[in-house]
Amino acid sequence: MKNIFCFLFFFTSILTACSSNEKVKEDDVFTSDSSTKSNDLSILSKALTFHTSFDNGADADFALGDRRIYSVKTATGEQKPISSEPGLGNPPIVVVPGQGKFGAALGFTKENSHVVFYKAEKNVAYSKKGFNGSISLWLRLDPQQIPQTYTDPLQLTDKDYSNSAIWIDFTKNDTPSDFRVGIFGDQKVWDKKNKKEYSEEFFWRLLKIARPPFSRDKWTHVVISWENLNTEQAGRGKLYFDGKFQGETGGIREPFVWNLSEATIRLGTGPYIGIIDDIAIFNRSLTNEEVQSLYELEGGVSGLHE
Ligand SMILES: [Ca+2]
Repeated sequence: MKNIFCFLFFFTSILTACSSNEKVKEDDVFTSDSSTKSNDLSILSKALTFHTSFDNGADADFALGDRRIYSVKTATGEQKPISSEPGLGNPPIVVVPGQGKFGAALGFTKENSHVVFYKAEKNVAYSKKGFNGSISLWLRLDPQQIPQTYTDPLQLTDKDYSNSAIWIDFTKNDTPSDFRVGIFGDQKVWDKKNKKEYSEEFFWRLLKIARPPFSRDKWTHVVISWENLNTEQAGRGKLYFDGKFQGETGGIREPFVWNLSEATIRLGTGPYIGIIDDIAIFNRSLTNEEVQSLYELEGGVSGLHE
């Protein structure tokens, strides 16, 4: 009988120990998951160089460089600004309250669309020796509403779309429009015959997505990420929609050359018709997990710097 009690005591003790171990493990996993997530966001926040939410006007909420938005004048048919002034232009592009993915957003309409920009210096981590970065933004538009023209919601360059430039655009020759990522280094190096978009080499540097998921009724999260520009290796750009990897551009081996004081983060080249919200720029290429975390941020990128 004593042996039976001993056995029962021993068996119960093991069960209790096991169950308490399980509890410890669950606690460990829970703590570890949530602290890993907040640690990941803290690492991501250190890479942030620029953020504009449009919730407090159009000037940036967070910027390592100039926070102000500028409006430009360009010569007909040209993309390089010939003059600029702070503000949203005349008539001003409209910050629309309550219509953003989070709070307010910047709205370009058929009746009122022109190019506005932020200065790239310090807001984009350009380097002549290894240029890496990422841009995150939300777009809501019906590409069918864009007149028959190429339109770039966002363009990063000191010159134009084919010369040391990074951009996203909607095409004009496809119904519905395709979506493209373009990354081009120094044009005189990659385009010796000066044929721009009429050359094969132009298309080698693109990623093209047929039937992209954009709609007037829902927001789409877009991330482009680039790495190894201005290195011995081929630079490449990556694209994500709603946290999911879509593909990569061709390789870019030519140097990427900016006169940094003239480089801009341009919005609304085209014209663009649609709404843009929560633009953030980072100083390196992001991992797939980081892009997913950005997509899932409940209040947007403000959470990374407030
Ligand atoms: Ca917003």
